[in-house]
Amino acid sequence: MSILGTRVVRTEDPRFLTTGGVYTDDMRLPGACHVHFVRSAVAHARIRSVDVSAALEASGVIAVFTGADLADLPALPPPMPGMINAEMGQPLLAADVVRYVGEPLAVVVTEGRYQGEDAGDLVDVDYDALPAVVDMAGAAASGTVLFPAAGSNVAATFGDPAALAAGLFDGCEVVVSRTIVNQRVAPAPMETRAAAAEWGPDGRLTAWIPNQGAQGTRGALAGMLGLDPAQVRIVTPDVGGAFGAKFGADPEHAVVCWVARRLGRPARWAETRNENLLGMTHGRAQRQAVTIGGSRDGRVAAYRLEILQDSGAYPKFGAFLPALTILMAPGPYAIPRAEAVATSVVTNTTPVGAYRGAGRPEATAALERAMDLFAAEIGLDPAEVRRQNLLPAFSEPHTTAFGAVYDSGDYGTALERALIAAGYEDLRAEQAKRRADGDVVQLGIGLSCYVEITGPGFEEGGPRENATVEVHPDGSATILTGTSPHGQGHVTVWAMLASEKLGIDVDKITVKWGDTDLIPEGGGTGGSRSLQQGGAAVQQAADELLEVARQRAASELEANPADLVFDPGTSSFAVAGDPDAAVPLARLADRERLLVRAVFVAPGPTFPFGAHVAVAEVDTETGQAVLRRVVTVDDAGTVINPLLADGQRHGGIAQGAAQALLEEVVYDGDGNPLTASFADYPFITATEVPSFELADMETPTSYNPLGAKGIGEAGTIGSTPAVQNAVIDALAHLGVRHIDMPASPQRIWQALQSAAAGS
Ligand code: MCN
Repeated sequence: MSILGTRVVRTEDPRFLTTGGVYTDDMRLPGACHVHFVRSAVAHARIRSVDVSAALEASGVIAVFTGADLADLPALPPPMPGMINAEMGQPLLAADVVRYVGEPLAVVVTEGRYQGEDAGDLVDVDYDALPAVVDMAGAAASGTVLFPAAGSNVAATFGDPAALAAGLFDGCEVVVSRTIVNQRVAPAPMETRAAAAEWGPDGRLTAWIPNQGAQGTRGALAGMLGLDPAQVRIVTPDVGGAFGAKFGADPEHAVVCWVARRLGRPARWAETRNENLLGMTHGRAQRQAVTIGGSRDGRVAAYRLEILQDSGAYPKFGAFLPALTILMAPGPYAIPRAEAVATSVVTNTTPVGAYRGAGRPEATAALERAMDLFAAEIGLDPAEVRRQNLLPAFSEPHTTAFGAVYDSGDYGTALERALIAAGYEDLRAEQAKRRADGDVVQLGIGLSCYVEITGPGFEEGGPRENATVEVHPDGSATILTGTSPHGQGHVTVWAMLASEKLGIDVDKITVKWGDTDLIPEGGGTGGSRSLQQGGAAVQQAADELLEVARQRAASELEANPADLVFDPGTSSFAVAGDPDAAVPLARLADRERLLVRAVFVAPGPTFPFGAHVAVAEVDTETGQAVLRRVVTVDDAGTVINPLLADGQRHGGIAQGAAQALLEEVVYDGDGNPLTASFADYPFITATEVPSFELADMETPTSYNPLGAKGIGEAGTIGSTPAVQNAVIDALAHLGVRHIDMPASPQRIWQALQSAAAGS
């Protein structure tokens, strides 16, 4: 029986549940000093002076460095050369100007960890305050320019707003417009950022950094330090969550390495939660103007999306997010005319980066809100409007007007399955009853249909990943992978894939990743790429290893290779019809290593899809919304381990619901962060979510032999608009058409007051 498609329990877990993980902060390098970052207390200012004399006198202080000391290291340029304004680079430590609260401007290096925090308070920074640009609206035209050399606060543009078609909505019976805020949120992984660095006598750097791909981290770090990547070894300890925000390396990581070199001793850093909420990139942060038009019978004829993206103070991947939002703008619908444009601006806030879904949740949120606004305007059931406009099922690639090539899809079936699983008609009947009875607590049903992109690769020739499989003489095996699991369960699934081919038990297979000396190439884990590319590479390597083994077995058995059959049950080759003439794989590894490295190249990214139904109860007197049910269909093609895929859906749905109901990074008008601790930043916990109801659907892709698409971000993409729509739907009969996220009691209550007042 095949092990693939079965619910194999994570082999990673016994260690995490007993001895515990080993994180970067556990790397007690002998003789290491501790690095503490002094961060800007103001959002925008010229630095007049930094007086470190008192700090230098403090207990345990070895050295204090400021931006001036790092003059030999150039500013970190924005990513995506040619796309993002190159004048908006980030100094590793701010020297002249600070541009957000939390920006590092000096380091205090101490013998003991907490001495740095005390001494850091003694660093006296004299600021010459500048006006702060906090709101992305108006940032482009603001008289305050963060980077004078850049000429304006525009970091990037996608499409030409001046070229938007004047007649896009001509002929539409109904046109609805709305501005929607896709608020800034914090990735908030359990493990905050950290680094440990040591230079060898050969001048080579070894750095332990929690990351999503050691090879990308090596490149980023080498770039910031002006080193050849060959001079850098990155080792990835256990990683306590990343959610897109631990790709590459941040200036702090480079500074820790620089300190270790300068002082000639190992250096360590682990940030506090407060620093993490200020310093780690945030996600989302878009303002979206949507316009949707069509006929009164429910056909959508035209859709326009205009995006304003807040990149924060230094443009990073966040400035590029709208490109992905635009790519996915028409989602799963057959909209005859659609347009999307975007502008990314800089503001005096924490830089914005990738966060679970990175650009795609924003596309789905805009479109699914627009669908509901349209349905409300024409008085049609939101499910019916979606049904009428979804693309028909297709198995040959479908190219959208925005150039996305959807590999395979059956969006209508996903919607129907979700509606059936939720008992949609019964829910509507219950809602009608509560409305008729005038209940204080009303019921809302929210829908969302989505299609997303996973495994987008920028490599020439197609997205790719490598894997090495080796069988050892004792019958065990080792896999080296270019992916970088941090909660996704690759150790279990990669072992399942090799076990299926080689007939070696899962618990005899070791999976290694995240050491650039051992695995010099790899794309890491993000964009839900790992199974479809990294897993496919494991399978390919195992297949190729069997061919090498077949040749060796043939000479061992003095038989024709074509006459040999492999029996996974005994993990051995035997001559067809003569089972006694057999040789196990393990023995074939005796004299010469039995090892194959394979590179799997995909023809392109894949496009998972699904439909979510959320049910919320909203108290019309207090404005409190409670999420009662979330029913989802998340079609990621063939599922290799349903237990892990479901776990990914659970986590994703919870994070998506969190954005709809709770989470928001807030700044005051001067750019002071108001959500810099978990007392103020209300990330979701188990008490706020119901048990999720997951329905199955598998539409395989032809883009890899596994038939698998990505599942890691699907939950986040589908659930946010479903939950938001549910809250608004509960109040639709009272005249409420829209409530921005997070749908806090205050916002809901205000929406009810405005609706009652007829505005
Ligand atoms: N899987 C499967 N069948 C499929 C698809 C996936 O069995 N058809 C399994 C895979 O084998 C893997 C898991 O599901 O064990 C997720 O696989 P995949 O969809 O390929 O996604 P990645 O492994 O590339 O994970 C990346 C994704 C992203 S982009 C974010 S952000 C995210 C997420 O994973 N961050 C996470 N899930 C997270 N989970 C945890 N615990 N922590 C994070 O930081």
